[in-house]
Amino acid sequence: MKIVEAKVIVCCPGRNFVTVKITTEDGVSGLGDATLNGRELAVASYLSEHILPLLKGRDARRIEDTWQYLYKGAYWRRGPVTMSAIAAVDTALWDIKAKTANVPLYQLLGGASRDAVLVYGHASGSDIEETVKAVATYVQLGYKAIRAQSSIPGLNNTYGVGHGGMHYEPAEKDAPPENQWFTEHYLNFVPQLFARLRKEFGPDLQLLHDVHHRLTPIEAARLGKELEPSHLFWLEDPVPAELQESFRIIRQHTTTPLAVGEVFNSIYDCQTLIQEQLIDYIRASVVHAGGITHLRKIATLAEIYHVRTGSHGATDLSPVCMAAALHFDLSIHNFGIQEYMRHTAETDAVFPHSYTFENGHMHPGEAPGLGVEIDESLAARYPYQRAYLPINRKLDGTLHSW
Ligand code: EZ4
Ligand code: CO
Repeated sequence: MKIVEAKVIVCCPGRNFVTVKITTEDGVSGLGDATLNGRELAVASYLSEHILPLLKGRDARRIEDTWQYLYKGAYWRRGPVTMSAIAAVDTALWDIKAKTANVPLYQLLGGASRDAVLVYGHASGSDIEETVKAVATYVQLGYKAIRAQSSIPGLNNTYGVGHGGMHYEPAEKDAPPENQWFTEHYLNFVPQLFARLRKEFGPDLQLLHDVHHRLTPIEAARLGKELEPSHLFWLEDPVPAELQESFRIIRQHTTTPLAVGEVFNSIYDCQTLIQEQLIDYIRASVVHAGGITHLRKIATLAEIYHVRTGSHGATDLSPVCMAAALHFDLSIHNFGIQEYMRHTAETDAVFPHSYTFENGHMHPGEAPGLGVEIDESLAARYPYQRAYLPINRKLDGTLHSW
């Protein structure tokens, strides 16, 4: 089953998305997400200049071989640009294989291990009481798990706080926005926020929080310890994780479960974290960690060490990635939770899909393949717009992790 066409589609229905579309000689086509927030055209160019010309004439059925061909064949290994590009091709080939077999993708991945996939939504507010209200809105919508982020008193702008409504989009046009950071304010504030949320919502609601890489190991240890009475589902990205060993320090001090991995692109980024059982949830995603083929290997390694998955699912991952993630989540045994930020109506119109949300859970649907399409003529009406993620500075001007 030869590949006859492979192209990359860049569009901006509210935010930028990069999508690969591969078509075979018998007219079956598949989609893959290649979006890398703030660096979209690097991946688009990697695909159009270096990868897509290699695909024509290849057998679309040889998914593992194509993955190895693109990974080992580049000589230069890993990295978010390379791995997102490979991921998109890989996802599109899985889509084609499942469409050809006339089954939803999860059936090819072993079938359903559960009825539906637990997801968490993002609630945020400008202070504790606003955040309590935002969490209540999600509870009313049926969510069983909710991430809570709040502005920190005294700081101009804080990661994870939306501008009203349910859509949070951190990237901004033209130049990176600037946030402020002061660790002591943050460390004093967050335990108060979660004590209040627990008091309001009782013991059953699953509460999550994203530190977004802004602490040192010993600061993260303090936060994890102080959050223990609030029984978080997880504390995410407590420190930047280039240094995997830093999690040993956090782990020695707290029983608050830890999640990490949204910026990882390879199994080697989390090997120590998993094998030393330094984390509880691995957040690598289909789009940024080499597609279904590579993410399955990460999940299999994690399973042996009691680490469960909790894939990244922010709005900069397109509905194509969301669909792929849901098939993956439904099928693997060591699934934990799936992040779910709702896309805007504009985005959903460009990417019609079969996945659904009900009672705090999602299901990929029964359409053959991924169950997501792209409306190319609508996509063409939203041309690419350069946008950047924010940067973060301490009060003395030092550049800090955002
Ligand atoms: O900041 O995807 O858990 N979710 C997150 C996201 C990331 C964005 C960056 O592009 O941390 O909101
Ligand atoms: Co995060």
